Amino acid sequence: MKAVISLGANIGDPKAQMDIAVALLREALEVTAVSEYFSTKPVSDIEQPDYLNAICIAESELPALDLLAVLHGIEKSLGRERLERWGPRTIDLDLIQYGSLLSSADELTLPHPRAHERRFVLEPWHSIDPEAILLTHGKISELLEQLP
Ligand code: A4P
Ligand code: MG
Repeated sequence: MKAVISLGANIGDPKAQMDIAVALLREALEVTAVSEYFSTKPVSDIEQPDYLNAICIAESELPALDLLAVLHGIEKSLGRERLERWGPRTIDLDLIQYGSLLSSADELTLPHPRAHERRFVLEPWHSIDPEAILLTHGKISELLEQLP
């Protein structure tokens, strides 16, 4: 199944951390595309540095929760600490969409519930898969056009 994974980092050495995260993703999954790293303004009420964001597309047959565990493992090996929601982070890996799975569980919501309104997700995704469709909201090219 096709997994769409978002990467974000804004403290430490974001580029180095993104590089390591991509390398670890390549070890765990069959990565088929990685976007450029986009510099983005934080979407948060908390004052924090700008982010680097990217999207990785991979093939995997792992059960969804096992794939999420892989992402959490990579976050952990890069020293991610969960201090506050939407706070700064050394690396954040979110599963944006996985095949055609739909889930509303708190532990893993699929597709990611805020992907449709986030330029920092849609823009890198669009750059490597312009025809992509977000299952819950439609063509990402149209979603991007509608964003302010
Ligand atoms: N979880 C549920 N669904 C998912 C999913 N599809 N993918 C659960 C990943 N995790 C999912 O995540 C909190 C819990 O969400 C996890 O335990 C997991 O089981 P987290 O990564 O610990 O916390 P977080 O990232 O602070 O929260 P969240 O809700 O993922 O935040 P967002 O919505 O991802 O926002 N601005 C810019 N420019 N760039 C960014 O990358 N990121 C955020 C984080 C805010 N502002 C940003 C950026
Ligand atoms: Mg997250």
